[in-house]
Amino acid sequence: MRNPHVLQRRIMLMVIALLVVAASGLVSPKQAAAATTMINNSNPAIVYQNMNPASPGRGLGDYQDDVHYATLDGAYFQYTFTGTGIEYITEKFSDQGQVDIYIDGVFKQTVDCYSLARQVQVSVYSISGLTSGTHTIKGVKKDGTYMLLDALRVTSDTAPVIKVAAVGDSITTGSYPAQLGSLLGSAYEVRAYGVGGTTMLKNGDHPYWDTYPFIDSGNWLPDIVIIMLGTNDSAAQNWQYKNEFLGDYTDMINHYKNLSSSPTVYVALSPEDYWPGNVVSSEVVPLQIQAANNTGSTILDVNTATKNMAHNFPDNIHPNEAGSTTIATVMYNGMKAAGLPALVNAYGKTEAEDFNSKSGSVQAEWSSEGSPNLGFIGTGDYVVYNHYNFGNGATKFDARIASDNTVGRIEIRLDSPTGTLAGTVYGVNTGSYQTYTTQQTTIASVTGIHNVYLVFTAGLNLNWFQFKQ
Ligand SMILES: [Ca+2]
Ligand SMILES: [Ca+2]
Repeated sequence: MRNPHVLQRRIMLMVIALLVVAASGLVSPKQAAAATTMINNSNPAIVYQNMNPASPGRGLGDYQDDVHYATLDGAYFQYTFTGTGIEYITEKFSDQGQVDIYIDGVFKQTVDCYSLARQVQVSVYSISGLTSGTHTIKGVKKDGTYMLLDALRVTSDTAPVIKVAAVGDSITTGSYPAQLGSLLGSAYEVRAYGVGGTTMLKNGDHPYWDTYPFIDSGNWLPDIVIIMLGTNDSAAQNWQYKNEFLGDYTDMINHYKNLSSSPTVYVALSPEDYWPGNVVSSEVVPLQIQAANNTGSTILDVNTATKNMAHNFPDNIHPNEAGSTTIATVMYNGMKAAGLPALVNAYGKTEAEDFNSKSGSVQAEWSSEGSPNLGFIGTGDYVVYNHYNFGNGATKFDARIASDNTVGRIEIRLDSPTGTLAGTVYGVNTGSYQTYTTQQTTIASVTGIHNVYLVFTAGLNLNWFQFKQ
């Protein structure tokens, strides 16, 4: 974490920062429709031809700190997975070239892994919308000095929808996120967005702000974000900027809170640092507490929980498995105490105006039926209702609608505005926009937990809806 190559990295990171700024406008938010699994390059199910593991512990921010590499053109990696999509995640650098990507034996695209500055954990290729089932990705080295594989991210169509982004440094690249995922259970997905050596300080020697996982963690539109950054900031070359720590921390909390998914942000106090003379507990943690208090964020007190257990921090900084268990447990207990997002019973009546988020001109207005309705609906507008628990399956949808024409439509979609279409409500002419009728629509069976998206065609008002088994 305390990197000796500070100067070299600082120059490199300045270049990355510029590239990130240039690229960030182009990154479109990923749709949140499905569960994903990271497959590390070390996974024995990956077939390699003329590729070898690089020395582990490269310390460059790789996923799980390792990669496989090839020097011969024509070398390849191949992986067979079950799901609907996959991403090829690797490093880009000046000694790398092009890679030909095949899906199910069909050439798809040549991706370019060349970059003047080193960039880690870059998703250089992704495909989605494959038919649910077994598929194979193959990446073949075309040119350049090296081809690397860091990880593959598989998308499957079983969809736990409460998304937890674990943001942090090398401590977050350890096992705590996976352990926290086990504690939270199957309705949650915890994704680790840790990058080794990174700082909260924008003027630190390796700011988290300048990494791809920082961008990706926001694009994922998480429901919950856990930030645990500060350990690397405490190093002398970074802590000279300590007066900026509170402001930078507050900025990061607000960055995540302002995402369209309006996540709950937790401030994890950095673990006890057993390095002699460090200032984590004495100086960093008090500022983390202040940042949490200034933003109304809940604190997860990892610092107190990891005191007096030097045996669980063998290199004085990084937790071993037992240390990661302590971190995951204190986080889980803190999140539970603060109230984890409740699941909504899909079979209760939902007032349409009680949406979690919306897009377009649609808004609540006075209705003739006491409870407000959604009106001012434009075509393409949508409203979102989070965390609906369908259990064994909904097959009908009642909608309380009104219109003076039959043009309006409501598409019931799952987990994104373009997600699975469960059914369509067709508008009926009730004589006026405030004369309501309950219209029942048969829908494709919906099971499990989903965010419900109602996507509109203009021409009707909606007062309430209710799924039926
Ligand atoms: Ca890796
Ligand atoms: Ca209503």
